[in-house]
Amino acid sequence: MDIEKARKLIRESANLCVLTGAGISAESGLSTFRDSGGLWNNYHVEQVATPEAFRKDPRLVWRFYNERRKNASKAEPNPAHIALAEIEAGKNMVILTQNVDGLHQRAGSKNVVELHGSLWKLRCTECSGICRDMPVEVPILPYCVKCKELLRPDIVWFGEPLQPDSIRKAEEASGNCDLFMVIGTSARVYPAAALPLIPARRGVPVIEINKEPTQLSEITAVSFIGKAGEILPKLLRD
Ligand code: BV8
Ligand code: ZN
Repeated sequence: MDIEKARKLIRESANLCVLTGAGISAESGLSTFRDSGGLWNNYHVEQVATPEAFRKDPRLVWRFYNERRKNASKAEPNPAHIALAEIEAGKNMVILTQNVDGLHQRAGSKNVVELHGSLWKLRCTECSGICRDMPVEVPILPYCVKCKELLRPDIVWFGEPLQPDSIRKAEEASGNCDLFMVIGTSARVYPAAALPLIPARRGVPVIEINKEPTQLSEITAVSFIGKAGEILPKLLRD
């Protein structure tokens, strides 16, 4: 039985690595990217999540991110985030998240790598100063207090490289873990989508929880089709 097999793998794991995507925050009321009604349905990604888009129309991009900040500020961690925070106690565990909403940290997870940045950080386009204490809806347009240049969301856009430190931590965790879980991601965005292949190539089991099968499903030891907020807590019960 898959639940028993997954429970045993999680119980016996000492070094757990978890990759999460927008699907784990769906039950907190936050839109995913590619489900119907998802974020990209209302915007063309080229319009809002690329450096060219920001150069062309920073006001449009800031309106998009203000909407995301407003929604995320009203969201609460759901049972999936909380279950992961509970597993962390007593294990060497790292969460590699593609999400920018900060819900893993608010659920109590300590070791979180934000592969694609954070809604809650702004970065100066010139002096790279980081600003965290802005109102939920950033006044448009925001400028750096130090050098007066434009502030941007501290988010990795399409066509931009991930932070070297994030990639190093992600590859290290994927290379050292004895169990890998991938939760709530369509596994279409790289380089994040390639991370589960690292443990799989080492013969380390990969557990997937997703509402639909993905291109990763065939490399998994167990693949659960369903809602993360319902499945994850069941995997923790002995
Ligand atoms: C880069 C920030 C290079 C924006 C995001 C190969 C190698 C490297 C790069 C590429 C490559 N091929 C193509 C590329 C380019 C590109 C890419 O991957 N494109 C894709 C579309 C093909 N990658 C990049 O541009 C990356 N940069 O590689 O730079 C470089 C190097 C040097 C110098 C210059 C450049 C940067 C990628 C990061 C882009 N930024 N986010 C923002 O968030 O505002 S990506 C964006 O997609 C989000 O971060 C999101 O998290 C991510 C992935 O989407 P998912 O999280 O998976 O969400 P999605 O909606 O797709 O799926 C949700 C899933 O959950 C669904 O399957 C659904 O069924 C499921 N679900 C729903 N509800 C539930 C559920 N599951 C469980 N329970 C539920 N309740
Ligand atoms: Zn500055």
